[in-house]
Amino acid sequence: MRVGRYIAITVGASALLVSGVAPAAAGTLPTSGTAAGAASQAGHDQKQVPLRKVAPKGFAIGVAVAGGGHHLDQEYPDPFKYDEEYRGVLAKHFNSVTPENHLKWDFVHPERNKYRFGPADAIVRFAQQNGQKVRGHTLLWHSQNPDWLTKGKFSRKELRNILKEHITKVVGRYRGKIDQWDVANEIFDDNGKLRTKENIWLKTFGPSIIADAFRWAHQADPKAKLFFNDYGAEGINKRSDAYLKLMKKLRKQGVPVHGFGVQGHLSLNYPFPSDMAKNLKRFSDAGFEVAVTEVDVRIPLNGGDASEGHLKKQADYYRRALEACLSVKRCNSFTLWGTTDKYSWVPVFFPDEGEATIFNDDFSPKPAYFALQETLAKARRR
Ligand code: 9MR
Repeated sequence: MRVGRYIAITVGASALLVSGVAPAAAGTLPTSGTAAGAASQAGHDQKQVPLRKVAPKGFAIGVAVAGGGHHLDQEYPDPFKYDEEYRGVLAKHFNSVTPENHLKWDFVHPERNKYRFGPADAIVRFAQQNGQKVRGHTLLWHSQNPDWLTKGKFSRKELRNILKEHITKVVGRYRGKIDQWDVANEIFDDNGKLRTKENIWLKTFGPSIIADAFRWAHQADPKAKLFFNDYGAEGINKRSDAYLKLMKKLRKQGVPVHGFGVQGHLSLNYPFPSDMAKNLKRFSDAGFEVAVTEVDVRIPLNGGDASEGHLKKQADYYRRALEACLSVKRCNSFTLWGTTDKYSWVPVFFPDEGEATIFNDDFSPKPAYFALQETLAKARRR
């Protein structure tokens, strides 16, 4: 288990984090001894303040709520249900949450006539209690679909009704409670081609089903902002080009399409997408909302631990991604895909990479945390 190498000076409500630093952390602290020394040695002599408190007014600083998906195969119990400290960190630092898996088809709709809303309901309740917005993820995707759907023998008409019913029921249940929906997720490949092979909906119906999905979602909650969302679309490339083109076309046809989410799964193995701000701006200039929806920054570990250099570079990637969003008029939310490394999806899917989030296993903040804090605070003062 990784524990903090950095202790921050904490104030007021942030005492929670101090108590989260396990005694073992002392052995890994910089040698100057005092907390203040450690913080300044790490280049962070400012106080640690909850991210949501330093964020510009109206800006959503969000996080995925762990549960479902890869978490089901891990040794730890459901973090959202059983880890009080984790829940405290969610409430303290973030003013927006996204259920990581609880609204995906295989989780929320496990059988043809059975929905499992309990866990998503609990997250929405938690969000309301803590003054947080909720992003809904996701309604039309090629992945995490239940077998009854993908292996079932349905006519086209039945399949279309299944999608309509699902969207109507799920979006309708959270009408007025979920602000933004990732209606369509990852529908284009690297070459900007529609995923007509893997995506059951695109395979069966072709692109027209996309407009249907947005219309049904809009009928179910006319106030919710409806998004496309994808990875590898941070910069200007064939994939992001394809989205911009499709979104303009749909809007012309009167389809309720409001925004574009770039996921932001970054890795130090690749250069930072330096045209991210430019890319977000072209969507914003076209009148669409923009969101950065799933940020994490993977570190190549190859079985070892991240070095100081890695952590610094990681902080820089987080900072630049947030700066890109903050520089764009209609980019109003920035969501992290995980709070702490111990619950992150990254090591499960990329065995040679990890430590991708902003908190160590003991919830002590990494340099990336301070990069976000500083960047938010600077934008608030502007
Ligand atoms: O973080 C999610 C993990 O728990 C699931 O096991 C995984 C299954 O595909 O999905 C992860 O979340 C993905 C998100 O829904 C869409 N963009 C990529 C994310 C990371 O794979």
